[in-house]
Formats: sequence, structure tokens, C-alpha cells
Amino acid sequence: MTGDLRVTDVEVTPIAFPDPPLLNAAGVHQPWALRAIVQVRSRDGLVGLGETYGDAAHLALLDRVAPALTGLDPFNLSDLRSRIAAALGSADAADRHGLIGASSRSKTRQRVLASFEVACLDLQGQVVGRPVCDLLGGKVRDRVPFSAYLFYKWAAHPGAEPDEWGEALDPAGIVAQARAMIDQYGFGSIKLKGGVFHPDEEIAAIRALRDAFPDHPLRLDPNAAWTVQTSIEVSAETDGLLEYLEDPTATIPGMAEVAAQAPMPLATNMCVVELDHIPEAFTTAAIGVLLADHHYWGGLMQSTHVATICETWGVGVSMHSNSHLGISLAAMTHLGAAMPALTYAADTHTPWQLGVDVVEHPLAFADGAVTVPGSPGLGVTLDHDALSRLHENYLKAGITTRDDTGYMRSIDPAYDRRRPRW
Ligand code: GKR
Ligand code: MG
Repeated sequence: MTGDLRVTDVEVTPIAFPDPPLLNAAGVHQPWALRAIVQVRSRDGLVGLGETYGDAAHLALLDRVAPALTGLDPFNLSDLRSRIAAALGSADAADRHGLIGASSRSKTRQRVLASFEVACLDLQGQVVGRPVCDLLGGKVRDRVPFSAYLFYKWAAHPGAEPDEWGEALDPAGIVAQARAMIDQYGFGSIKLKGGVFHPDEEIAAIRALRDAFPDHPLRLDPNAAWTVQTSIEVSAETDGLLEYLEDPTATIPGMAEVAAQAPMPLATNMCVVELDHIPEAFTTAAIGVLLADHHYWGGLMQSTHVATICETWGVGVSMHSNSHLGISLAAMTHLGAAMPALTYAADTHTPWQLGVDVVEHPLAFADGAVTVPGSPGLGVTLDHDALSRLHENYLKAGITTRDDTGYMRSIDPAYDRRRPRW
């Protein structure tokens, strides 16, 4: 044990790293993905790490909160929550890309809280010499399974060299992408990001994946690009092919209508994104699987509570991911280790980050899973040179807010962001 743990300062560093042209229902990923790295320093020289969104509006809130954390005892997460509430007042920050559901003031608070909670847990773990999963109740598994996360994509951003994953715009391209990703990472489940092409084409891709990978559970996620009627039809056509269908349509009532007829469970990271959504969604049986994401569910601790609520209601738990680096991967791994209710392999964007990272020795995938680190805290160490490089990227990227639709329109001015589209 160490002496004075109180927080002396908090540093928030926005970063940008290359992102391939991944297509989704909102448009296409920009050449740079944004994140922010949080360092919470304690008086006795320890540093706790966090990783969160890097959009300008979120950064402004982090900067507002950071000075208010001086003097915080990192073991007192209730005080962390109060300090954040006081510093934020009525401030809000909407998520503009809209792929993780509606924004609200309470969701904004949970996102800000999570940014610092992970860093406090990292500090706590270092102080007591235990991995973060032990602070979350202890691990129930040694290895956390992740899923291959396939995207339709172009070979390259306009004017740039092709990336290592190549083009995938049809079933053959998707199968080739799956094969390359599974060869490299050993994933045992496959998720396809849909909502890009007509549902018939995406169903064809799912059939092609089933033929190529007969034993891999499959998922399809069109980010609410479909009407209720289209969702019901697609669910019937994919009967027996999908372990779950993720966010086929928007809103809890819409999902409930689809769920009443769909042969497979519906999953979401869009219509149930804060505690207030749970009563309606669970009592109307709108979803069968919740994709937890500590980045907007108030952090790791609260995510374990949400998983317990899911378990109580017989709702399965999976895990959502946006573009992320190794601090988030470590946090997700500790969370996945400590959630008995995790019934599905978690999402991860790691393969899309092309080996770039902000930690010295990123946690590695073997046979589609990450072994839970046993070292104190999160078990990852910041690579300060990489942080400087990635911060330089941020300064030169010219992007301060994720905008898949705006970027798509800069390439195809006729692009129409409609939801539902089909
Ligand atoms: O990165 O394009 C993307 C994804 O669509 C992401 O933003 C979503 O939030 O992965 C997410 C999802 O499962 O909906
Ligand atoms: Mg999703």
C-alpha cells in the first residue's frame, strides 16, 4: 500500500489514428479515428489510464471536469460522480454520428464519468496490487472471447494507397475479409456491419459466410437502417443463420414489434443506452441481448450492474465497440472477465487499427480471445512516444468530430442519409 493517493492532476490528450474506409448506415469512416487518452496522476506518482471518445464536444466536457478532480481519492467513485455532476452543471454533448443511439444529458454524464472511472480503477488496482477485474468482483473466465467484426469497405480512401484489408463490396469480398481476419486473430464468431446495401445483398453475404464458416455463430447489424416490416422479413429469411440480429430498426417500440415475430433474439447498442431505457425495453421484450459498452454506460463498475439486471431478466449480454486502441481493449477485457452474464463474444475494432496503438505491449489475441492480464490495474503501460505521435496526427488531421455522413458527401454529394433506408 502507498501513502497519499489523492489526485494531483488529470491530463486529457486528444489523438487520431488511421482508420480504413469502413462503410455503415451513416456513411463511411473518415481517414482518422479520434480518441482521447486520460492520465490521472496521484500524489505518490502513480498514473491511471483511460481511453474515451475524442470528439470536440466530449473533449470540452473532459477539460471542464479535469481540474475539478484535484484532491479526489481514486477509491471514492461516489465523490468522482459528484464532482463530475457539479462541474458539468447542465452541459451536454450530443453524439453526432448517431450509431450509438439517441443522446441525452444523462448519457453525456455517463460518458464523462466512464472516461475517468476507468483511470481511477487502474490506479486502485496499482495501489492494491490487483488486476482491475478483481475490483469488479473477480474474474469468471481467464480468456475473453471477441468476434470478427466485418465491414463493407473500399480498397482505399480516395487518393490514398489501398490498406492491407482491401476491398469488400460483395459476398465474396466479405468472405475473403472474414478469412483473412480469422486467419490472423482466430475469431470464433462473426459480425457483419450492414445497413450499407439493399438487405437482399446483405442476406446473400450472410449465406456466403455460413457456407464458408459452417460453425461460426453469425450476427448482422444494420444500425437501424430498416423499417419494422423489412426487419421482420429479413429475420424470417435469416432464420437459422444468425445467433442474433442487431438493431434492425429504430426505437424500443419498433424493436418490440420485430422481436415479437423474429425467430432469433434482437440485440442492441442503439435503443437501450442508458438505465432509463431498461424498464420499457425489458417489459416489452424488445431485446434479447444488450451490447454493454462501458464508455457510455458510466464505466466498468456500472456495466457489471447492468449485466446483472440483464441476467435477472433473462437478457443476454454482449459487448459493443467503436474504433479504439489498447487501453479500451484492456478495460473491455477486464469487464468481460468479470461479467458472469457475458453470453456472447464481444465486438472489437482492433483489427481495423492496423497495428497502431498507444500502449507499449497491447494485449494480444490468440484463438479469438484475449487472456485477462494478472498484473496490477489495467495491465497496460502508456507508450509516451506513441502518444505524442498520435497527438501530432490529431493536430494535423483537420477532423475534430466524427462525421461519417459529411465525409461520404464530400465524396458522393448525392449521398442521402436516410433512416430507415429500406
Ligand atoms: O464504427 O461504423 C462503425 C460502427 O457502426 C460503430 O460506430 C457502431 O457504433 O459498431 C457499432 C455498432 O455496433 O453499432
Ligand atoms: Mg451495433
